[in-house]
Amino acid sequence: MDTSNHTIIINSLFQEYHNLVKRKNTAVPHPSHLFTKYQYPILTAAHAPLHWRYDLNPATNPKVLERIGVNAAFNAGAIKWNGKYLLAVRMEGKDRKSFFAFAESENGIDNFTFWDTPLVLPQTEEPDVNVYDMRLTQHEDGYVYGIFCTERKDPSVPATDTSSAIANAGMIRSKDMIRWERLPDLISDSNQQRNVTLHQEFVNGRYAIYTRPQDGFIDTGAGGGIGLGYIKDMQCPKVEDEVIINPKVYHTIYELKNGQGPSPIKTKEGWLHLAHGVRNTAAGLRYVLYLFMTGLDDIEKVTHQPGGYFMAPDDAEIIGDVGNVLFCNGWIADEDGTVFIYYASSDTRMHVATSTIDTLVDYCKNTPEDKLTTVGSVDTIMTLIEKNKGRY
Ligand code: M1P
Repeated sequence: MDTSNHTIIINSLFQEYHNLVKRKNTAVPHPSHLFTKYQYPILTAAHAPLHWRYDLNPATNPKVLERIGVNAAFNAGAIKWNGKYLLAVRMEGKDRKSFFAFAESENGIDNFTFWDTPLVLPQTEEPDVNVYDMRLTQHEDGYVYGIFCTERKDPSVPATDTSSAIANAGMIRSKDMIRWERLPDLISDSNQQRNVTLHQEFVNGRYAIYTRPQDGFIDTGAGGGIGLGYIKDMQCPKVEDEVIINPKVYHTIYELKNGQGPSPIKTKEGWLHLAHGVRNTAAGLRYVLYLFMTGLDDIEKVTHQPGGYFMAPDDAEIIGDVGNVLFCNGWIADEDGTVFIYYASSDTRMHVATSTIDTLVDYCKNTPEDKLTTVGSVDTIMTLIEKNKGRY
């Protein structure tokens, strides 16, 4: 290929990429009035910068072949940083390894642009094999913490089992989002931990941390549920006094397992939590998002928990590498009360939905609880019908 042809192909590649990244997003109000979704995903594999994927030198890549493939961009942590909406995105390469990359936007709903390089994650003495799902938390100690899942192969399983891993929480912290200090991995009584994130405030002088203890790599077993424990010193992050504050429950949307999403948002009426709930179906696991609130004076106490899910995969969101999954580990509450919910669909792409603190608190306080039986559900509907008499 001559150099001018190479230049034409490269230019068109960059033009297409520019069009994708600069595409405007359009609000799609949801009939529930609980949130607004948006027409386009905010990040996909195709948003990965071209210089991460193509060797741009005509001498070494005359055919402009993609050298390094990216498979997905999903499950992002989120924080407002220097006035911008900043996501720590889980990028998954075609080699199946996930890594983290920061992408920022001025308005939180479109034009997300990746920083020049992915995050080079500092390692502990035992290197991570795979990492994913970072939660970003601005703690009152002055650090931003990035807590993520780190996986290494389980050494205790037979050689024929090439899949089982030990999952734990890895932790980094920074004051500038550029220089990151790796802390020791979480020390807890559980074999496995996933979906771990820090509470923003100290509780009686200790760090408080949301956990998801589980017996096995996939199955939560006798464990599971959203836990809360306490850590005295992040240089030796041993979880003490861990309790389950939000258990999995038979015949609910979190029957099989659940997990805390991002760190909760503080409101005047309590801490607002976003979590995912999982149930099994003939077509495989179904992941939906739900909300609950805990007390300002007692963060172990769930004060409000609407029945059912808050958000589920719609239409194209149902399809992807791992179908029928909504997952959220990042949200941002602006000072004006707008909440940006950064959720991923089917382990493939990132979306945003917007709502407000007032709406979410109203939803938590006034949506009927799950009465756990069909008769209970019908009773809840009958109560509303009675209340609406004369109005329809
Ligand atoms: O594939 C769905 C999700 O599965 C896991 O979540 P959980 O531990 O709650 O089952 C995680 O691997 C998550 O990344 C993934 O989106």
